[in-house]
Amino acid sequence: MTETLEQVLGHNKESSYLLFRYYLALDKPFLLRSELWDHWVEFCAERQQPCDLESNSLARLIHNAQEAVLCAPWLYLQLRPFVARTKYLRIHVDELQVEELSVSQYLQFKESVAKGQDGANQWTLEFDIGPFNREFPKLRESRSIGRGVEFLNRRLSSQLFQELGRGDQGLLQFLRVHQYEGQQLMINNRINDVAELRKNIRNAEDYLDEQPDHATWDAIGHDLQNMGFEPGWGRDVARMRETLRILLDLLEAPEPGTLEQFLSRIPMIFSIAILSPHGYFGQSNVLGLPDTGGQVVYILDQVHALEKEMRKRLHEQGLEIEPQIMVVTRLIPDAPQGTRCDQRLEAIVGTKNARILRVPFRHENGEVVPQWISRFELWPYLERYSDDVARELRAELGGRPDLIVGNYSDGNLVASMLAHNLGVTQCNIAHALEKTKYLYSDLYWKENDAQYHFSSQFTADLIAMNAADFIITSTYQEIAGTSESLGQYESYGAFTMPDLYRVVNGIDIYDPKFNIVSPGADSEIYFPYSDTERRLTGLHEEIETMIYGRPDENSRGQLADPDKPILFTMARLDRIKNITGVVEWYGGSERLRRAVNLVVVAGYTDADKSDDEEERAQVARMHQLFDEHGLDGQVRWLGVRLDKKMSGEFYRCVADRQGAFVQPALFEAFGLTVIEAMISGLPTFATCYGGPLEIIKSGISGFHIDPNHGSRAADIIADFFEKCRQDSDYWRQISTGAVERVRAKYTWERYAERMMTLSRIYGFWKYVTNLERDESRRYLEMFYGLQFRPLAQAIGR
Ligand code: UDP
Ligand code: LCN
Repeated sequence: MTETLEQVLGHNKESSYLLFRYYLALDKPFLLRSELWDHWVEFCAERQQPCDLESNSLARLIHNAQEAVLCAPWLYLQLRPFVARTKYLRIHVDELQVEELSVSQYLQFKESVAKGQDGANQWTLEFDIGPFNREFPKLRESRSIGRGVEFLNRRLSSQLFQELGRGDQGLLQFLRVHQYEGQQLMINNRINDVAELRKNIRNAEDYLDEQPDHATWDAIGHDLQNMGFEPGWGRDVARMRETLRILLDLLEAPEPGTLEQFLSRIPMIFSIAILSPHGYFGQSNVLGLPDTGGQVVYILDQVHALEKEMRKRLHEQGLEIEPQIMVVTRLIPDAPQGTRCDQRLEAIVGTKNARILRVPFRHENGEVVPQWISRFELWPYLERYSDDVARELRAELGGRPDLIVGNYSDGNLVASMLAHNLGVTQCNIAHALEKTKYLYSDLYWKENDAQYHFSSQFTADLIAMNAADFIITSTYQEIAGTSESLGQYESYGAFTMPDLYRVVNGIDIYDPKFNIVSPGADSEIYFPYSDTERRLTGLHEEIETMIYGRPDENSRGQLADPDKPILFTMARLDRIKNITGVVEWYGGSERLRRAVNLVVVAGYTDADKSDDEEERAQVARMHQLFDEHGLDGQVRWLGVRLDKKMSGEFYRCVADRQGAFVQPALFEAFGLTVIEAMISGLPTFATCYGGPLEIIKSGISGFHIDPNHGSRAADIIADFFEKCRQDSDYWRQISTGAVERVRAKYTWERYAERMMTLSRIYGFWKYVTNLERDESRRYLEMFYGLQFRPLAQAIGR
């Protein structure tokens, strides 16, 4: 049986007292999980007592603490004994008395300590979405988090069961709302109630039994229309029969699998708007530019996969309708040449009917903003932008879209405004929530606001995540974290920005709106090095020059020993990506320098070419590291951007030389380069903070490294290469593990299938619960008007 906290302290009176005093004596107001543990280990070492979890219940208590706030004689603790379960308490250190606290009390104390004064203002605005969602069903088990749709299916089918028994009309009305350009779909007004629906399905089945399997709507539609049916049931008689049978089964005994199957067949999604305002959104020459990376790759791949899936589904239901997808981004008149970011409309290559629509940001006086604006500074423009987008979208699509997908904080906020105005289902994709990337970004928001404007961003996040009908995440840990770390969404559950507002219930990660749908890597571009027939051999000479060439205006370093394998890394040159970190580890590790050459594709070698403050600082740091460690003969730094085809072949060329890929980020939300490198067959070393922790099975399909322990990371990589020298099969073993892992878990086909099913189920859910959402919608509107708008308007003033 697990001990209560009182029992733990009771059994360890002396140690507890001394430990807590030890913590207080550090004279730090806050201790993070790792700090609490490291100081515990230190404390035990000094006292020569064991510190392990097995033999010591105090150790287990410390291990479960996510954070401590200290101010003698108090120690406030946020305990997270299990994934996604948190409680708050305080301990009077002298008395060893424990008291459980509300989240609000805990945050108030935290504020007062952060501000260095007694007593926080108890009248600070508290954001609490909880009461508005009280009636909505919630998951109970943390392992179910991210599988919202399964839960919702069960819930919806049992609700349907009860309501159909009472002659409910909900399903019937839902079937009746589907139309395409004035053409009624599914059923018409000859069917008036559920009993009639049942009867007419039976009649239709009898009728279809007499028809040849391959007959289409053109031949038999007229008769079906007389029975109350309209197009949308199937491309031929066999499929129509099947769809009718599924509906009849559903009416007989609603069951989750049948409900999902039926809803997945309803023709509901003909056009999609995908919002991605920031960065340079384009199809060429943009990747690697500031704020321009994985999100662009993700969306373009997503568009290809979704268009294929939408077309397939419409065709199967007998509708020869060409689906439309519009990626809406920002038009930047001053964009670099060759990016096309200054053009209003652009067809997406490889699709039939998907386009990029670029709408400019405007100043209050209506003037177009010509220059690129960092993702941290675009908040004042979004309200006007969303009105402009609504107008232009309607004009381009000939009506409203059937689904709106937001991307990142800015896109999600615009999506929530659009979805609200147009009455459309909203899906959010965060890609990366900044809050967990920057330590104390909430608590010390004032210190960072001039540079990052997190107050606006976190406010926008709260609004958009609560407004969304469903949220797609790439991994489980993005929602609920791991046993050691908070999830990105979980971190929005409770936090405080002193003197602004306090969040006591920001988002509930047990809400069934969360679904894990992981992206893939474009299989046309990223495939194993061993797939020799598909290799782009025409690029090999260029790649050879890139790797082994001499330094020039876009590169630094020349590899003196070309026979060594290559350790490759590629990313935007952001601080968080920690590319300078890996160069520093390499510089400091004799073993690694002996074993491999390092090839870096990132940023510019000339800082003057960049408009981005952070990037310029990283460029300077890289040069400094080259000089300090004398790296010019062992590291090749390419300050270029590889286009997709080139990057695919580049990974494979590194694999040809039995090299590896390293992704050293301080935090990586997902990490597309990780799956790209893996599917190319590269053993990959990736950060243990964020998505890669879930993507890679360490020791089987790659390795985790801790970016905060650089020399340990360098040793892990050096160990691998040394082992490969002793065991010629080892490299191939990890390489095969990497390829298999990506094939099994990360594909766009599965993504598109899931996404299309989810949009139907959540569309249905929105339809049946529409009225119940008004309260939260109103609350969010008020929060937008009273908090977000003034914060955003103050930027740049
Ligand atoms: N990328 C590229 N060429 C470059 C730099 C990056 O093609 O010069 C691509 C890379 O292949 C990957 C994406 O940009 O598809 C980066 O995505 P990731 O998720 O790794 O990181 P993000 O930039 O989104 O944080
Ligand atoms: C943004 C990030 O930071 C990456 O970790 C993701 O892989 C990318 O978006 C795509 O979702």
